[in-house]
Amino acid sequence: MTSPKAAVVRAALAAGASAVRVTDAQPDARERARLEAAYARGDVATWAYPPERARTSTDPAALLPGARSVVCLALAYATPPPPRRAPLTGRISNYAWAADYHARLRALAAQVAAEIERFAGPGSTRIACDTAPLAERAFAARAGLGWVGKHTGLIAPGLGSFVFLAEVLTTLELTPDEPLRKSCGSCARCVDVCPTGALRGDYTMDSTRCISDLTQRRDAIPRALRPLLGDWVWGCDLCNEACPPSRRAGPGGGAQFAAGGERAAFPDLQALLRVRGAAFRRAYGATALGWRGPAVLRRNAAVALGNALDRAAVPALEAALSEDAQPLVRGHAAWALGRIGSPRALHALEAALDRETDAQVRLEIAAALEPFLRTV
Ligand code: B12
Repeated sequence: MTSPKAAVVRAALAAGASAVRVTDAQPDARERARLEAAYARGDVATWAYPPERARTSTDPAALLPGARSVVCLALAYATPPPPRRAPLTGRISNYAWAADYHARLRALAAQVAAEIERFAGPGSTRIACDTAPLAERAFAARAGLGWVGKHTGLIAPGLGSFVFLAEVLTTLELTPDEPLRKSCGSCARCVDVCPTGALRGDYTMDSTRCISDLTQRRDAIPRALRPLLGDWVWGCDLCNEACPPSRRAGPGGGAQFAAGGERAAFPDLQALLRVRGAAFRRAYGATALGWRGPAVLRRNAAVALGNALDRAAVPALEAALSEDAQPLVRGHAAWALGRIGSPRALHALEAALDRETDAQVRLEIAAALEPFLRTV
């Protein structure tokens, strides 16, 4: 007779999982200590996690009372980028250029949960994927699905780190798998490639410097970090792309995660600087970047245009500075104009100073003009 574990593993693979492993649901004291230390350092300050999350996200019973096992699922998502032909375009990360992964992962986990419930009955499972307070990488590592790399991502043997994770917690006892005895050794390519120095090299990261985090935060991007964002307008793939096991694995994502054309991966920055309302929902509503709303994308487009250092972008930035309803966007458009620094850009900044009433935007304009005042 097939064991429940064998049936669950078979169901997961049949539903499309790239890999599946199981761990017990004991609280993870070591990971709790790691999270407490990370919170205390302010590593994830952007997300304002309550301190008790360190305990709850390392104790599966906090999500499912009576939990005894955690089924850890990985789904490969890397797909090759479409050709990039147009000038003044930004870059969207591979994880967000296709349809929202949460729906695909939750459907996969639901099939696994249904198989478990054949053995343990209704109410014996709970699905977690990204949004639930569960330390997903730590449980995946404990289950031997892979190891946590210096970029802090889970690296699965043969698949690399371009994998999404999901878990099915269950009250059913399933035979646990063993963790892998692997680490990154002396490799530090991810650490070296990160433009903002977010990765410390000791398997921890200051997320407040991570480009992915900077593109997702709701407020102003610290001025000193803006030039380091380059052309990224949502997420970042640099550390995963540099990771040797991910390079060896190649694109394993398949059609479900393929970019919907050049514009999905490399959006026109001047169009993005204007995106709002229905146009935003049409282009991004069904992707993993839809949840943050259009103003953050317009802000990111302004930063990427500033980094492109192309005078052709000045009229679009000038319009954003005078017309955008969001001070956040006007402020970053001012920064971009100062970075380009052409006579027309400076004129636009001076004109804006005469009419701008928002204190933060005025500060941005003043900071953008300052280097030019000094040299006069
Ligand atoms: C907040 C968050 C972010 C934040 C902060 C990320 C971070 N590294 O802390 C930001 C916005 C920056 C982010 C970015 C990305 N994210 Co994110 N994110 C999350 C989220 C919601 C919570 C993570 C969290 O609590 N972080 C706090 C830190 C302190 O904890 P941690 O990341 O779990 O890392 C600890 C463990 O790895 C632990 N650890 C476990 N075992 C071991 C073993 C050893 C030996 C050591 C030393 C450490 C260790 O130590 C770390 C430090 O304490 C998770 C989903 C979830 N519920 O877990 C997704 C998640 C981690 N993100 C994911 C993805 C895909 C990404 C991006 C690749 C997206 C992109 N392309 O832009 C980047 C990768 C950036 C990076 N290098 O980590 C995936 C990761 C898949 C994977 N293969 O690991 C997750 C799991 C979502 C999912 N369900 O698939 N993310």
